[in-house]
Amino acid sequence: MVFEAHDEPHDVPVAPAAGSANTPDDSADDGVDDSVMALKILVAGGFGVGKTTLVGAVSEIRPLRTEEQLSEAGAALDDARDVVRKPTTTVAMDFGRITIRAGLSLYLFGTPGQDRFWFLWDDLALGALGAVVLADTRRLEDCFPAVDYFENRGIPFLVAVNCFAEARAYGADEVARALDLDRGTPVVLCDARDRDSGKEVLIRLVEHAGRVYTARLLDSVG
Ligand SMILES: Nc1nc2c(ncn2[C@@H]2O[C@H](COP(=O)(O)OP(=O)(O)O)[C@@H](O)[C@H]2O)c(=O)[nH]1
Ligand SMILES: [Mg+2]
Repeated sequence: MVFEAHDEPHDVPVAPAAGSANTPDDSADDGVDDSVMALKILVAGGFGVGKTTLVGAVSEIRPLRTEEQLSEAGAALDDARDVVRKPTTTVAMDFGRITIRAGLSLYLFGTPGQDRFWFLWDDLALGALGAVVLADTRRLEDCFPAVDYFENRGIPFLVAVNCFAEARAYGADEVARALDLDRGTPVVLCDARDRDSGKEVLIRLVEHAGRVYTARLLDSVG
């Protein structure tokens, strides 16, 4: 399986490759990550859709967050319609890590959820294996920009519907149609607060990205 469709992750501490000097001493329980592969995953979607919640729920390390009080000026710009009042908003990103299985870790980068921080996305996307686009069915249109962004750049992604209890339940097919997703782009239902649910989303994304890159590789050789 080939994951190097994009530039090497430049800001992810990639662990040594299999077979390199990864002695048993390295695996002592000292908090050092001795996994053999680290993949970068983006978590995108609209404001208040649950990106920080998802990264926090699945991360094994204390998630690094950059939250700031919504300023008066920013509050006017941030689209907070229908969103339960949040005291803070993520201005930079969330960062977390999850080990999917021995030898495979995912580094999670929550993208800024507001259009005025879009300039950060290109750097964040560099070297990413793929992306989770979180969606809330009450305001599905908020994830259009993220869907467009990843489609335009050929970055494999899936749509994870964060099933808020208050929202009407939609099927994955309905959401795929409403977002006019390319065939093959998975839609999964999840609860961003639940670790197992979040992990399942990430596994589905890794599998999907693997299929996309394999298909591209096969295409490129004829
Ligand atoms: N009821 C419910 N609330 C959620 C869920 N996911 C997130 N929240 C809440 O929705 C708010 C926004 O979530 P947050 O992760 O900060 O959104 P972000 O802006 O995408 O990072 C927070 O108050 C969360 O506790 C969910 O699945 N169900
Ligand atoms: Mg956030």
